[in-house]
Amino acid sequence: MDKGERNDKETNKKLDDLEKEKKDGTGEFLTTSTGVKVNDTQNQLTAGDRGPTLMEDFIFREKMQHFDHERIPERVVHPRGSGAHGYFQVYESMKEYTKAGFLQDPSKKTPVFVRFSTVVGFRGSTDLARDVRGFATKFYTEEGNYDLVGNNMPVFFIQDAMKFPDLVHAIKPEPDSQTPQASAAHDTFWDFASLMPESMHMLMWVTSDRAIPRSLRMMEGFGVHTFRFINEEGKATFVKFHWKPLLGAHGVLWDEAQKIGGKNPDFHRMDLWNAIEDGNYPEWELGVQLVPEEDEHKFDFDLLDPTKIIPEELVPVKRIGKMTLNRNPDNFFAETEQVAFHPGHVVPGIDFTNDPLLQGRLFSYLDTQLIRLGGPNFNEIPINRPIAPMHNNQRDGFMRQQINKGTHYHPNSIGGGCPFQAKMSEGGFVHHAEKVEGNKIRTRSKSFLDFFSQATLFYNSQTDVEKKHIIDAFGFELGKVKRIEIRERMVGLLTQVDQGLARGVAKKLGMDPVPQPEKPMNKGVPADAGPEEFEPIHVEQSIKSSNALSMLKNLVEFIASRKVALLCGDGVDSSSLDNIKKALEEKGATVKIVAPHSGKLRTSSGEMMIDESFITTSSVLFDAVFVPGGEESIKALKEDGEAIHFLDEAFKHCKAIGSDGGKGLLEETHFWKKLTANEMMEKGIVLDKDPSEFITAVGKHRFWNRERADSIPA
Ligand code: HDD
Repeated sequence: MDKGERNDKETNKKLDDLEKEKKDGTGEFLTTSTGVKVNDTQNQLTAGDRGPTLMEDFIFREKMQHFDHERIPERVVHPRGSGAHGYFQVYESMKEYTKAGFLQDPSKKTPVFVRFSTVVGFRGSTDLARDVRGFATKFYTEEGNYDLVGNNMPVFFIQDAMKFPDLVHAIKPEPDSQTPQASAAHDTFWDFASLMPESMHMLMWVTSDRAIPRSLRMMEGFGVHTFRFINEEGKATFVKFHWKPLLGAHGVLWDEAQKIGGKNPDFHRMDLWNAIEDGNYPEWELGVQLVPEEDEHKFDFDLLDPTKIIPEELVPVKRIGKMTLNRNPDNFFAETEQVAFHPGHVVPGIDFTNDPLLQGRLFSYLDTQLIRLGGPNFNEIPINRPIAPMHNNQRDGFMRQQINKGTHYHPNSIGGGCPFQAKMSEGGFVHHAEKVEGNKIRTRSKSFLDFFSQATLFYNSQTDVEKKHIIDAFGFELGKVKRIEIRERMVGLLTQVDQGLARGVAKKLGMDPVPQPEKPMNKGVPADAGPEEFEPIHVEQSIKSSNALSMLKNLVEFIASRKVALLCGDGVDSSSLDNIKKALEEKGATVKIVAPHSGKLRTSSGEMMIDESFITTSSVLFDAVFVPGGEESIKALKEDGEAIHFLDEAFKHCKAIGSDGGKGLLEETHFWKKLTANEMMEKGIVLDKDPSEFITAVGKHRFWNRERADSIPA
């Protein structure tokens, strides 16, 4: 597809299904909702030209009434999201493990719709909040819809769904002031977290750069819970799902994230949209960790505990297929807003486990759609309806769309017994016949009580740069907490993870000595349980460090779709500009001319349009910056504080900086004198070199070896 062309050509069975509902008024008359042509949609019907509106103005009333009811409740969690269509294809049949139809045939493309989201912020909040990202995929399979409703982190804050409302109340804005927006950095959340030590592993992920992704296209996804695959013979295998982005996982810096929030709150949404429009289709491989049922108890942790991962060193991730997102929605509300995911939307071959978080979710998602989408018929909304045949005896209710014929009960003789129940051999879903027995009790399995070992594993697995970012993040989050006792309790818990981490955070908070944990730490258990019974336990993990947990140890270098700013002033040297622009675009980068003013840029050989001015953009919206030469241009930029700030900020955020003839401008920056000529190249400053060298530098994402970047006042 040509760059910039709207991609309406990609299609699949689901998109064809949606096509039937599409309306386009091009070339048509305006009508009321009942099809009456309207001759004036600008003036009410009044008695005289300055008189009152007449009650009979049905055209006005209909228009206004519909407008007044345009909003539906936003999702109680994950309200802000962005969606896209695409398809999934398995690499080889997974028959040995599962009978799921969409995982059998490598030639079959299964349509998908994916919605990415932040959890805490409201529908209009910034994309770059420090938060978990939702990663929900609806597979429209020929055996019905399968929803994999995951996150970009493989664990969760709590072990039991009973605590979900408390968690969400605590993390959402304070109940009186409704502040802060889209942020956990306030007292109620850290009060809860400091009393909920099982959150500790998740808190490591949330304070890492995973919580501030560079792009939705550059995040991993996880099904979190252990699920089950079931094969034709009825044999079950435990499975953990992973999405591995082909571009790798990349984050931004926290300072950058906060600034992006102001400069372009739609940063992730636009990045996803533009990538798809430009033909840079985002791709993820679906990975599975498979554990035979016999091995259920072979680990240092419980497979049913959603605060634990299975380290990839213990069970490798087998990549079984690929998902490609290749088409943007036509209508945000109809598709992205109305899509309804539910972990209970499974197909034969995929089943649940007794993870108490998953079991609670199986109620909540169905229930929440009733209030959000207005009734039990939400599966008839076009984006939600399956492409598989759908017949049942459910009837009526708000906004019923189907006009059902025939009988509506089972068993019946009048309708010939239809619709028939399907035997397992005919594709009927039969639950895995797991043997269960036990007393009715409200308790937590003791196998869930190791809260810290995997938090330590995560921390140990990070590079020094990543560890520093985690300490900085705790410093920010707890620094925003007003109540000192909450800060102290939290730092006390951090000592259980790593002394260096706790010391680092304590230093940021001015705490000396480092607070120690309160006893008993496990505040989440019932008061009458007896603290000794529920004291957190430390289980020695067989894996001390896992490379898979670090983003930097798994860096994927690429340039296609990365955004590069070319800083230009009037009089810029056209050959210098064209040279770098052409080289970058040939490699698929998105290049923007950024100048002190909008409109036309005068170049040494003519003129060209400016993409962005210093007023409309900022360095935080780019991956790298390049300064083309030209005496007049460099002179003008040297006198412009915005140009110098642009470069200083790019340096501070460890981005590649290049120039061909623009050294004079670079000499004006704060970072120039901090680097020796020999250091330049290795620290990502590419001066007067072949464009390929700058391109290599951009592909590296960031130069974390700029240890003095913090000292730059940008
Ligand atoms: Fe949830 C939405 C992911 C725990 C209750 N959740 C929601 C979405 C995602 C997740 C991606 C947005 C779906 C969309 O784009 O429409 N949730 C998770 C993951 C969890 C998790 C990965 C832990 C492993 N959630 C969780 C629990 C409960 C809920 C424990 C309640 C018992 N989640 C909901 C919900 C939402 C939701 C209230 C709000 C909107 C919706 O469901 O459709 O039902």
